[in-house]
Amino acid sequence: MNLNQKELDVVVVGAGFSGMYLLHLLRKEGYSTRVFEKGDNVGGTWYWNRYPGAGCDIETMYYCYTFSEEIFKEWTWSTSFPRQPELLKYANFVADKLDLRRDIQFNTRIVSAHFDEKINKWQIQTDDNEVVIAKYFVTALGSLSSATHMPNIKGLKDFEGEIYHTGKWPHEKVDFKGKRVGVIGTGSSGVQAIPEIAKGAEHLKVFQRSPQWVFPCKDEPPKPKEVQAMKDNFHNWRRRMDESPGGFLQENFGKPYPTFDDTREERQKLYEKLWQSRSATALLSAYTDTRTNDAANEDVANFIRSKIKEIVKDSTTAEKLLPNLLVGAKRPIFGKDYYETYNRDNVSLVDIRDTSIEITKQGIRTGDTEHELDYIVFATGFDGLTGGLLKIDILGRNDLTLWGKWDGFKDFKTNLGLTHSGFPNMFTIWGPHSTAFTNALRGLELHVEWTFQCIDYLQKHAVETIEATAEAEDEWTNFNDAIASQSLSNRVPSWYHGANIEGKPPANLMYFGDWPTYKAKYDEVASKEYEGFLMT
Ligand code: N01
Repeated sequence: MNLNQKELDVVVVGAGFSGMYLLHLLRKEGYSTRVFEKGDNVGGTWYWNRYPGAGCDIETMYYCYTFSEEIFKEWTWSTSFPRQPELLKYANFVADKLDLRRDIQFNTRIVSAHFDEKINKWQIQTDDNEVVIAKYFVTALGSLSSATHMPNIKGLKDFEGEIYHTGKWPHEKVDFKGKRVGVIGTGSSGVQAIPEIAKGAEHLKVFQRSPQWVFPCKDEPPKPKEVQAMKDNFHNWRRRMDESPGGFLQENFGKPYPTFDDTREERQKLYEKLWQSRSATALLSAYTDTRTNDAANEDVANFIRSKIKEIVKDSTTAEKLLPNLLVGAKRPIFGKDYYETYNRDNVSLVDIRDTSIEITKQGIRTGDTEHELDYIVFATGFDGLTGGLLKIDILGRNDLTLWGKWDGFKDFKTNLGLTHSGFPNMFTIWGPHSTAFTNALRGLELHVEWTFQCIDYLQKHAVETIEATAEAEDEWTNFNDAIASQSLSNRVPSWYHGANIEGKPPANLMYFGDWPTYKAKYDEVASKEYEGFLMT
């Protein structure tokens, strides 16, 4: 493929794990494809999220490509929860191995994609005003990193120090030495960054609006025997992953019966063991009813609260850190020395739950208190799932926009989380309705493989356009909404519903069921020759 070619079979936006794999599949089959990437290298999420402490919270034995036995066998992770530099190195290793870069146009943002009904093709424009025509338009933006969320806090423009966002971290090292730093946000990104920033800063103030449950996880080098066994039994191991509820294997240390069948002492003993395990998220499955019975959930909650009070020496700070949420309703946050960090002399916690917050020239004002700062780090998350898509001017049939189609989120729907009626030959990989509780790497492999097979089918059957029917979209969305209504996650609004973005109307933006059901749905639609789609 040559990068000057103006007419292509497929345009892909994004050179993260999804875009890289799709490029590999399409190119192998001879389809002319170009990936456009706004950054200057591959890696997507792990290219942008390079803040101190950034790392993976899924064990990397599972957070890696599984489509190639060769790649799987060649790569060995150094630790169970690797940090961003190693994850980025992995993305580069795969890009080199598959020689992907020659078909990726870096430093290029796609600004618009318009479906031209006269030729049944997409006209795609870059920020350099280059226009490319393609039969298929595929977004591979990831679910989060393409749209960082900067809250609209009064005075933001006045600050005379430096401002950073965890999701758009500079490539150069940020030196915190001798600096007074404020971090706003205590979700997954903040919890990973805070202990690392604290090690370098003169003083760190954490501005916390909502305390959340943080589960300790331990970095351990993978046991060579276990790694070898996985490599030797690759196919069997991949099959077992697909049979598991989250697309990765988890040893279940919990009890196969409800919480209150055990005495208080027995429960405490089990909770303690799970807290000390490699990942304390094991507590979420301590008993069969931990996530379904409120009293059982509160029992685990009380245990974690007692651990926070035990770890954090200053009782006022400990009190501020105690969450009052259902355990497991929001995406679990993994921490390394998070609570311990509040025992450092150079760290303090500012509770902003009930206080006004304003940015000033010198720092942050909360109520009547002025906090002087040199740097402010926003760990305030992302406009997830739809934010990146809506930043591109996408027009389907009759100049339909996604925003218009979704009636400003009042009528949010997709078909399979991958296709959209009114938008022929367009696929949105790992975007809206991707799965909330699944190992993302395995999940996006499914989206990529399904998209590739669909394109290949259309090409081999001389189909000009494919488009989801409105009925199929309703059916899929109702199916997901019904699952969501039973989910613990629906009881606590989060980015899963767009609740973290001021003014974004709530919708079930993710798929809330288990992985085998999700995968079975995709397989079923493909096996029925794309039931629920119109083809011309
Ligand atoms: O973002 P978040 P994140 N004033 O939205 C606070 C993935 N991830 O980047 O809870 C003050 O969870 C907000 O407060 P509150 C993972 O899927 C994965 O941390 O809304 N505070 C919250 O504390 C994760 O779920 C890894 O009250 C404000 C924080 O900012 C997802 O990314 C690592 C505010 C935002 O938390 C998002 O995590 C990191 C305001 N105006 C992230 N606005 C892995 O390890 C927001 N906040 C793979």
